Amino acid sequence: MGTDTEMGENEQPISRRRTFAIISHPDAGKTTLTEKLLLYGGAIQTAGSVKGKASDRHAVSDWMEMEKKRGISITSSVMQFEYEGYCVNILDTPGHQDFSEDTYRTLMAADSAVMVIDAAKGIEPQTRKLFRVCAMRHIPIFTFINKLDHDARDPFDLVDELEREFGIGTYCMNWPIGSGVSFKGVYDRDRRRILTYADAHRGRDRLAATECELTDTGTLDRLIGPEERETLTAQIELLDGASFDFDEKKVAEGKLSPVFFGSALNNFGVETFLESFLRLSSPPRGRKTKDGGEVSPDDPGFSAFVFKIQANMNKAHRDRIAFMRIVSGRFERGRDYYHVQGGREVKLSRPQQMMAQERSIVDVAYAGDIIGVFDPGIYGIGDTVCEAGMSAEFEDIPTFSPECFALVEQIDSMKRKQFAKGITQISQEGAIRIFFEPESGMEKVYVGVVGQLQFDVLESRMKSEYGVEYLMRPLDFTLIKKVPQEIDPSKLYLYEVKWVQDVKKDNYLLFSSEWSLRYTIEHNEGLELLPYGNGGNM
Ligand SMILES: Nc1nc2c(ncn2[C@@H]2O[C@H](COP(=O)(O)OP(=O)(O)OP(=O)(O)O)[C@@H](O)[C@H]2O)c(=O)[nH]1
Ligand SMILES: [Mg+2]
Repeated sequence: MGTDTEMGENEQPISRRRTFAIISHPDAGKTTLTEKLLLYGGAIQTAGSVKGKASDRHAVSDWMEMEKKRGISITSSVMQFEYEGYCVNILDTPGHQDFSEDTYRTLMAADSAVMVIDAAKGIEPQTRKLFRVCAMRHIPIFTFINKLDHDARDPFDLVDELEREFGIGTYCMNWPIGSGVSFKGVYDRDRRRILTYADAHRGRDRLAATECELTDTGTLDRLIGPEERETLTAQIELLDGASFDFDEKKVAEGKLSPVFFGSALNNFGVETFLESFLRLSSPPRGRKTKDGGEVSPDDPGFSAFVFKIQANMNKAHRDRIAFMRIVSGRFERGRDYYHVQGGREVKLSRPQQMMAQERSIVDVAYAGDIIGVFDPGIYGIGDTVCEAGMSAEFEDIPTFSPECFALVEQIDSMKRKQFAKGITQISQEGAIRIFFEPESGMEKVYVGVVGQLQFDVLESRMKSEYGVEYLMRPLDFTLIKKVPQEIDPSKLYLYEVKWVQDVKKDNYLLFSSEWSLRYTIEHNEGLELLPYGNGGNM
């Protein structure tokens, strides 16, 4: 396999592609792992220490001002690199639940998932939720148990927890030898070799593993010491006897998760992980359409769907990018395509591939790839773009219903335009939802978010990206419902309920509690309210 340009048309550009998302509870090490993978791919030269205060280097995938300051990921990033003939698209996602809508959308663009587990903590709440989304889509799930350089829980315990809680099988590709200060390395079960931790380093050179049968006590004693050797041989014996057989089909169906132990920060076990992952994970999959059909990656016509919109990724450009996952065919720069929701032909201008906020223009791209295109404000999340005449319309991406609300008022009338632009753009990204007093302007905006932290992000982005400050008053509403079109809300009996409209002038009601919702329904005979968004809330 080689790069697309080296390859003839009849070689397989699609089957060599791997598109996956890295998911987990906050802080398990997703961004750190992403960076080490990029190092191996040669896509970056040095990894920024994610939370290193001493240096001002930051992880390439955490580019937003607030991400750098707080050392957390707020928005997902997409990066592409070549590795041993594979073309790899990585999606690093935020772990914090307040940003989970972004993570869910990004998962829709991935064909497999890498679940990172902190070895001291095991499965955490957010990992649990994200696992469910993967399980629903039946995508392969690979597990990277991270931070073995710190004291870890018993590996049997960790694996048992995965099987019990997630109802899947696991297959340990390697096995840790100790943890924390006594971490000696890992034993590679398939290739029967030992990778010693003492040789770990932070560069991108390869670690040399030592081929070693478990019966070779001399070599083992030299590598890890007699005590560890005894533990390891006993544990591997137990593992061989008790664990599932390796079965590629089950991996592809998401029923068996290959498990790897390592330390992303110390670049330990990352390379072997990458190699096995690329070999075992699936090439691009098809995607279901609204009419119940499915577009396959091998369909010759180009089709893609928008899963993310992001403004101001690069201060030098100050523009908005719509990220598309290509589902089928081949994208060619300069050709006209059809935007289904907009109902017209579009030029996908300045198509680019991303390296966090670094961009390079792409001339061709294939199913599995993610491209960013300049968005003049026409795309929505979930939209389909395809070859004219193909008439595919992909399934919606689920929207979340906002649960926290605040009233935001501009304070500087000189900056009215920037305020409106900022609030509108950020809402078009789907990071916030905006509503207004019925039949009024943009001076007062009701902002709804899924989690409180999104208010902080809004404030920080409005300031750094649009130069605007505002007054914000939290409101104690927690529920939103849509009013059916045929009902005039001014005729309803509303007690401590707020009536607002969105940009399309659709009517919504905000409630402080389930009780208030029930009260309203009881006091307005025959009133049936609709769920927020496309009802795909999870
Ligand atoms: N000791 C140790 N620390 C690690 C390891 N991997 C990551 N870390 C640290 O764990 C912290 C969190 O790492 P991140 O990579 O930002 O975690 P994340 O999963 O991307 O977090 P969110 O994006 O905020 O959900 C950082 O301080 C890392 O340096 C590891 O293998 N060992
Ligand atoms: Mg992160």
